[in-house]
Amino acid sequence: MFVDKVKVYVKGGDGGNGMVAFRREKYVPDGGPAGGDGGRGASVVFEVEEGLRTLMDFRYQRHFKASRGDHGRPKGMHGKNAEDMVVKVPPGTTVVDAETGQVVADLTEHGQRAVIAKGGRGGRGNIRFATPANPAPEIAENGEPGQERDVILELKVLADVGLVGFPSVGKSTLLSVVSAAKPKIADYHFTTITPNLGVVEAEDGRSFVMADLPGLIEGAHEGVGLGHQFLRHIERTRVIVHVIDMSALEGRDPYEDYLLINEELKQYNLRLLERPQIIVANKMDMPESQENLERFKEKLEDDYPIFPISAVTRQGLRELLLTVVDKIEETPEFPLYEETEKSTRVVYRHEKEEAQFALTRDDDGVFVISGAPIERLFKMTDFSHDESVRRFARQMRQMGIDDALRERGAKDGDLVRILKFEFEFID
Ligand SMILES: Nc1nc2c(ncn2[C@@H]2O[C@H](COP(=O)(O)OP(=O)(O)OP(=O)(O)O)[C@@H](O)[C@H]2O)c(=O)[nH]1
Ligand SMILES: [Mg+2]
Repeated sequence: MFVDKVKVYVKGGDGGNGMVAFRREKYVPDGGPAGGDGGRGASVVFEVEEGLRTLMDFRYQRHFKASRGDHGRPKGMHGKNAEDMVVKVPPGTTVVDAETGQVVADLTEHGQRAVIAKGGRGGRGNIRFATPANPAPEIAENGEPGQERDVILELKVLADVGLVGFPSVGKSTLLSVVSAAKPKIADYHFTTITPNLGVVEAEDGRSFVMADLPGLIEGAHEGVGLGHQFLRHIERTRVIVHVIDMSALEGRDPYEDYLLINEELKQYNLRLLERPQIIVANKMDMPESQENLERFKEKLEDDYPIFPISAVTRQGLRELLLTVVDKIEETPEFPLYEETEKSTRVVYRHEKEEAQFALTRDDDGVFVISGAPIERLFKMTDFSHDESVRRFARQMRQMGIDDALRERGAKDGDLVRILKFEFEFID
């Protein structure tokens, strides 16, 4: 089993800020509060798209920031909610919080969705703070910050394509030039002893998983060479890429090789030959190859496409890969045996109870208040209005911050820091 894995950063949009505004009506001396609420920030939502088979797309885009809600407006008008950002993932993607290691979502079915970073709610406008005692408050909230975190996407992949052929025909070399896989390559037989998998991207961005299998020889289906156990791997692939050494340097006849390998596949499992096959004529950079290819084509009776390439000089790869992806897409999966168990997985969600704040003291003597809840409250405070600031002071007192400061020995005038901001402690 091969695991495609990538780490991405997600951030939900911040909520829009609430507004401080007042009604202005002719002949009404003191208009009431009229500042509207901010709109909701967009969430980052992952959605399963069954056409995707790898996490390749995430190698290019690793940051997903959803947009913020609009700010509240006068006349009690709400800011607009932002539209969620939908990111497509392949079926089977597991999303894990990078910091806590917790599974955030297990995305399996087409169309299934999960919120990965929640957008912030809109800040309340001053209408919402009016009370009989304070009918015209100059208080508004800023929008709630959107959730942000690093998540790890994991996808267990099976090969879509298997490379088969005699030893030393260049299977591993081919995989190494079309993917990031680093299989061992050498000019002796059976260099590859276990399958290597790599994620391959065609020129148009579609991607798939390719398996490089150990070389097959006559009698492979009976367990000669390394055959048997690896033929098993081909059973799962949708498309077979049959690699042939056209240089015939080893004194073998390319067409005989071709027939022999297909016979081995058939002996092992008849149904393997029902699978689409693509013939790769490799080592076209060698002197005899062109002539051998012509002869091969004359003899070939099967209706399989042939792609002359050189894995070493990387010629002919583009067309080959595009055809391979097309074939994968038009070929259904081959269920050779009934799938008995569908693994069910329980997702345990566990949001740990967070302390409201932490109080520490910096080297420079400044008291530092940290922790998500207090920082969130801080960000949601509109410091441009004195009344909002006083409300924040009140909230800090209610959270027990003033007491904690006093306990730590804070005196009138000492500096206190939250995030990057400093203010004086007033007792
Ligand atoms: N000239 C030339 N040599 C190649 C080409 N592709 C592979 N080779 C060489 O052929 C030899 C075998 O390559 P591998 O990629 O290890 O072959 P393999 O099919 O994986 O072999 P096994 O793992 O033993 O089954 C190496 O020396 C490669 O450098 C090619 O396009 N042109
Ligand atoms: Mg190899």
